[in-house]
Amino acid sequence: MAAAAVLGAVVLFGAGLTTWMSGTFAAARAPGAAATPSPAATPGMMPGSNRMACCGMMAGGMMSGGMMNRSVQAIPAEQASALGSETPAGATVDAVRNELHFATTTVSLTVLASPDDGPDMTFRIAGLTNPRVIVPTGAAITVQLINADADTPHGWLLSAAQPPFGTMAMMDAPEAFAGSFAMPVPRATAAGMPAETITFTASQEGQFSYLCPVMGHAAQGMVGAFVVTG
Ligand SMILES: [Cu+2]
Repeated sequence: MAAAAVLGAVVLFGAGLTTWMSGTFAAARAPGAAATPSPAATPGMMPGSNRMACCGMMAGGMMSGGMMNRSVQAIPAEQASALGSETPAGATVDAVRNELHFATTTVSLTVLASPDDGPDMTFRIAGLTNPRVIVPTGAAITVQLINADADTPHGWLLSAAQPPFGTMAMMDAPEAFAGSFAMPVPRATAAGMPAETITFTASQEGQFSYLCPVMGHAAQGMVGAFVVTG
């Protein structure tokens, strides 16, 4: 009984990984390219070293980021749009400097990935595009990632790595704090915009980056600065 349960969990885990990777590689194809993945884009054809590094990192992310206990919700488009423009509690918006400054130790952010009415392949937070987010050290952070893009999955990752990021940004950008990684959520549909909420503590002062871990997306503009101040 126990063995069967474990086997079932492994199968489910494997299926989730395959689905995630398929989404990643499908999303990475060039605009206008055929929808059928090329043989080189299938996980099985990846060079061994990359494949190991890639999957090990993703498995780690799943464990701490919540693949095993994640709950993806669907947010109505209108509500998502309002959340993406709202100034979070305790925050000051500086549109000129494109900054969002928190003085509070509780920080709640809604992040819209690639909304239709904004620049493609960017994040919208508090009505700004890829703003610099500034929080105090020790802040308890909640990030609600909403995928407003009907074309491709998007995720959100906070890392100490700095831009520029290459195509495989996820390989060079480990999560900065335990839990500071939202696995890519599916594309938006008429049923709603998939959303996931993560929480972490900004326990260390420093300069960080938030980015989309899906292959090629950070390089295309899904990246911003995140500063934890003393
Ligand atoms: Cu993305």
